[in-house]
Amino acid sequence: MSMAQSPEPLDVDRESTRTGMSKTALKQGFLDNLFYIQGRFREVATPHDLYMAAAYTTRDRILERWIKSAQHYKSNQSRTVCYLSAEFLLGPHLANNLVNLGIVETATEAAHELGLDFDAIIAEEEEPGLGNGGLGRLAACFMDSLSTLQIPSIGYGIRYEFGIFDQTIEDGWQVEKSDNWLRNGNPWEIPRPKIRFPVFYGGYTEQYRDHDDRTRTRWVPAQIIDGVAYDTPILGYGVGNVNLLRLWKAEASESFDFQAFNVGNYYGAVHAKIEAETISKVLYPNDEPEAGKELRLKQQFFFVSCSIQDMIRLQFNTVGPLDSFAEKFVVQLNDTHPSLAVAELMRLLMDEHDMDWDRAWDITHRVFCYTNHTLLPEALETWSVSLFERLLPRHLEIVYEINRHFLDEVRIRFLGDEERVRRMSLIAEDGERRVRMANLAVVGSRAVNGVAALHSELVKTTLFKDFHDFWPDRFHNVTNGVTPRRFMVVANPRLARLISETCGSDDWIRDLGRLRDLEAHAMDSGLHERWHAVKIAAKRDLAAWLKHRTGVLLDPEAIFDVQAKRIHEYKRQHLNLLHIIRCYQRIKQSPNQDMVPRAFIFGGKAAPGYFMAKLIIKLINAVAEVINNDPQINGFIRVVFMPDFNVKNGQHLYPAANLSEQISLAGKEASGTGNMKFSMNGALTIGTLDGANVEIREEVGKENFFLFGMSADEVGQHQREGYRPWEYYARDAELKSDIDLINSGLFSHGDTQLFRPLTDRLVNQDPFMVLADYRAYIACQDHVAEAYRDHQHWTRMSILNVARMGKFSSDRAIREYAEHIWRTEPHPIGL
Ligand code: GPQ
Repeated sequence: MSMAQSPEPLDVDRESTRTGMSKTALKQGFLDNLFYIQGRFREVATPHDLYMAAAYTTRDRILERWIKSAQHYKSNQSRTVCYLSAEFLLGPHLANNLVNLGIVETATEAAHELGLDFDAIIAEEEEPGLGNGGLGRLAACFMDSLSTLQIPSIGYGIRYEFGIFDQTIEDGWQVEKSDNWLRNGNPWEIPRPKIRFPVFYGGYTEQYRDHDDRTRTRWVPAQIIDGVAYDTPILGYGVGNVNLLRLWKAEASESFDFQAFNVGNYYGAVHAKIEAETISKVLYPNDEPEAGKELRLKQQFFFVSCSIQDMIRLQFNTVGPLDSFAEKFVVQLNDTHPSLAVAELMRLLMDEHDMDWDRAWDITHRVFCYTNHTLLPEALETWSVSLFERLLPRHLEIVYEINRHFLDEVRIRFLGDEERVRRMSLIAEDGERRVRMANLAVVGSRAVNGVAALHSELVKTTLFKDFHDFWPDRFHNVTNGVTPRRFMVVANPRLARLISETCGSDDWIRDLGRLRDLEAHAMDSGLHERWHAVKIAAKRDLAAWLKHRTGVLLDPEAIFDVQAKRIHEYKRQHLNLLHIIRCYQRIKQSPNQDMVPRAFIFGGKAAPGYFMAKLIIKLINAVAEVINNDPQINGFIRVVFMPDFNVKNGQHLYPAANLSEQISLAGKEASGTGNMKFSMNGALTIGTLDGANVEIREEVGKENFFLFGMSADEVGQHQREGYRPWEYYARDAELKSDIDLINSGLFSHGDTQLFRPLTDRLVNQDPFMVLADYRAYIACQDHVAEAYRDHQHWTRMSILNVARMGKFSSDRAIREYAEHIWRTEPHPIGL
């Protein structure tokens, strides 16, 4: 690459090379950053240098707004939402920040004039994979919406040195590669070495008498580790507001650990440093089931303690005394992972800030709100009392004391109902005694919410029934949403442009309900043609991308049938596979039938220790290999597994999908958010009545949604009556032959045992009732194929899906939190 044209005279002043939005200012800013930050000039710059320069040029413009926001929030003592989350799955920053700054076009032109390939620069960014899946991505969407809605907020989490592993596929199996995302530097974060808090672990507690002769408790820890703040600015769309994502990195605390070692024990001192730093070293890669690992509990306490200490510092810096802490701050607990915060705030208020129990509890229980994200029993966190006590002896005392107060209230309300008391206790007493983090979160919060209407109902009637009986007003629903900035404007610029042209404005980007304006054009054949062209273009792009990475060539005319999400038995990727095998067998039986071509596309990571999920990935790839290479199939159906599904790669997938697979067993998927991302890009959904699918179907209209399978009630009933999967297997000849084909060795070079664990589990246990829903799923897929033949009609349904997705913006979700749960107001920062 070389300089294309000679640049126009760069006569902007210093100020505007940092903050100016003109093409000239961007060019000069870029060249300045390339030289003064990267130490490169144009001729020798690597693609990474160019990316870094572009990132800094963008960041400069964000920082200016950030300062204004921070000053305004401080002088107005603004009420602040603190979103505590062990995961933030942000995705690449650059393109998103350019959209939110409103300078995509200018920046593209500026790059072009400098002779640069802007798409290549954007593709150069490695995403911060600081989350597993839906829960972490939701936190990232919420940060975008909080800023866009101008609500003062801080996201608090962990700056993992290694995020979610990179997935490669070798011989059809998932292979995990460590995600060294910080290797080349992170231009978006600003280290704050002076914002540092000590975090205690282990040791013991003791009582002492203070200067007023009151008995107090003090925690004498065995280990102290420092948490250091790293800040990433989060800019809202088209506003001056920039909020803060503050992630904590663990470091050895010199004041303590080095003293503990003898002078001269240099190795020991270095060892302590290394051990300290392991706390923020790596993200646990389990999506839902919990590992029960000591390091995980240490991580949770680490970021919770730093965050609460930071909030107390901010309280003193802005408002003053702690009495108004619950007016200044509201803390949202993203699942139970940060629920130690309840005990930590109590400890800090009592042990460090002299409050008595009642005053401390009055503040604490008004600060916290808790979001539940799953009903799966294996995903509900508990920690053994012995581990808890060893690591957090003071917190165990506080948990016991909270429990004592709480259970006394329960006893007074439900006289003599000790069974209920046992169920509601913060401590599980059956078998090894364990701390129930979900119960702690409910008791410590003033509001509890589920993430979709059905899920929130089930939270009230099953998981937290006793708590709902006790505190009916504490329970809420806030249906999830996703940000249209990233998942429409950034991911699918062609569609975004077409929508804006059709609606006559781009107001829908900040007010997604405006997509309804598309409905008036849903019958317009001119729009149909353009809509179809946009989809085909995205399919071509994806096909090229997949060809390059997997060698599999897809036909852009085929139905792009996509299932992209973490691999889980409850999400039933294997149900999808059974349909693929059915299609395969049909073609083999009557090769000349008139079938609608389909491309089956999968993406998703399996937890490294989840054997069955990894076997499902292997089976997908094994089926793909046979089908894609069978000359008789001749490309009519193709199967491909997209390696390393993450936010960045997902952005290639959503625009290209025709059909979105949302096929979890009803009652198991709390919400789902991929379902929303696909639908707002014009895919139709094939799905069960699970999670947010229920509401998506309500919004888009049942005639524009492919529904199949049992409802959550029917699932419950079927289970109570006794579910016998082997009867389905014996009774349904096609189902039997699909499963038998897996066992035949066809997909495993003759090995009849390889997939046995999977097929045996389906036939003998089938905890997620794949076999019970098989027949309905196949029939529904046949409807899909028939519907796709009528291109006009399909396109119309696609337009209506997009037109009616307004509800599923994370802006709507955040508005509901702000109004019903947080009681916060916007604080607009002008541009
Ligand atoms: N979810 Cl508990 C996760 O991604 N990880 C978790 O540990 C738990 C839940 C998901 C959940 O499965 C989806 O249905 C939701 O849409 C998502 O959280 C966000 O609420």
